[in-house]
Amino acid sequence: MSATRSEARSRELYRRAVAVLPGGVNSPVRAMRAIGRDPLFIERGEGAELVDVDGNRYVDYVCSWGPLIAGHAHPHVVEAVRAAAVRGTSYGAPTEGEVELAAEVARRIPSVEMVRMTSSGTEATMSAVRLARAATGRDAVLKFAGAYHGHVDGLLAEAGSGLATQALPASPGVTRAQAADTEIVPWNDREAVARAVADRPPAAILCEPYSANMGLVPPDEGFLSFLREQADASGALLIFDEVITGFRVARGGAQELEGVMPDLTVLGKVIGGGLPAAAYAGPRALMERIAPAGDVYQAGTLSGNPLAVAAGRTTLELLDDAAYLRLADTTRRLARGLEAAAGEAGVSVQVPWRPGLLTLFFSASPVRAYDGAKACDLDAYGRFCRAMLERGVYLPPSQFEAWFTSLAHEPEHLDATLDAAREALAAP
Ligand code: HOZ
Repeated sequence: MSATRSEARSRELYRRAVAVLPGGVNSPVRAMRAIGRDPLFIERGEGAELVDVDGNRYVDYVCSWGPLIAGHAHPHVVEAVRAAAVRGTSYGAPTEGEVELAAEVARRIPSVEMVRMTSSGTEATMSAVRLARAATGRDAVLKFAGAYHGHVDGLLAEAGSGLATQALPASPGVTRAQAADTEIVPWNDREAVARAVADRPPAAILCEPYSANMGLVPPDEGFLSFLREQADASGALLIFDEVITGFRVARGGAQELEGVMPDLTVLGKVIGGGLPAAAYAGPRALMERIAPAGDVYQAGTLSGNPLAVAAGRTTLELLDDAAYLRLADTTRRLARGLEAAAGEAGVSVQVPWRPGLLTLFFSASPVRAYDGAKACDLDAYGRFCRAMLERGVYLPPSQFEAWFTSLAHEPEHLDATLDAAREALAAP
């Protein structure tokens, strides 16, 4: 910890921010309230590191909440965006890059033949649900407590991410009708799923295949296959929200690792390489229901934006088999190191991980669902996060978010992180 560390400029910017931005931020978890402090304002990112406006440097495990799998300002991505920008930032007309990106997505993701791009994961999930309702003629959507699928009205109940952080069971402003079409069951609970599906056959069973917005809570063995069976037996579609896991845990996302194919896949984050882009995707027969090929309407002025497409395509080019091995190795080393550090300090933790993401739960027992995540020692996580910031490590400022590793994280970053973690865990 540097004796000269100052946060004066961040504090001053925050003072100005709260006057013009609700809560001083443009997305709630950034405010750092859940860890009991004010946000840091960022000046730049370099590889695996962030530099704040006071010149403090951090090893970054937020990585813009997932898109930056290649690290900050990767030279290839920067050059691709620059080259695209000088040709024009948006046309509202089709481009070659969109065709190439869609073809690459279809090559990588086993269940995908066609892709429709949007600007955010929220839009993509909302549109996938609309398509599922059109395809099945049903209204209900089955989702899991603690899962987060963007801020789609009907999907905000018992959602993870920022809602969990603020302990909001639901958001005012969502109509009763919208909420009534959402059925919520606990993650990893087969009986609850079977009961809900039988009581009211849904248009879709919607899940994050690796639930990562209540912290990372992987599915129990066979749970995703069970969801596939339930969807097939009831005539529902299975939608995988792979906004976080897509292109991160493997070339073809969690569906490739788990060998379970959804009907529709929602993508975001990595597909835009750090610029705003997302997509929903699936087999031709379903996707051709979307206008103008079909009758299900959905549109967007900046959908398929050429800068985002350039960043996304270039990021995918960096993601070969060796990259995924490296990412898995980095994440495994970090997870094991955190377990060991906690063990030395006599602190009970759980560290579930998958390639490219992990969570450090302050819990004596494994976390299998939202109740378990909420029962973690949230104060201990807050103290730990604050202590890590003081030691130059920038973590997601909430127990209910995943940490992200990138190809830019070098062994020295991990060593510095684990040194800091040993101190932070041992601190009173
Ligand atoms: N919804 C994101 C976390 N799961 C947060 C996005 C942000 O604040 O940038």
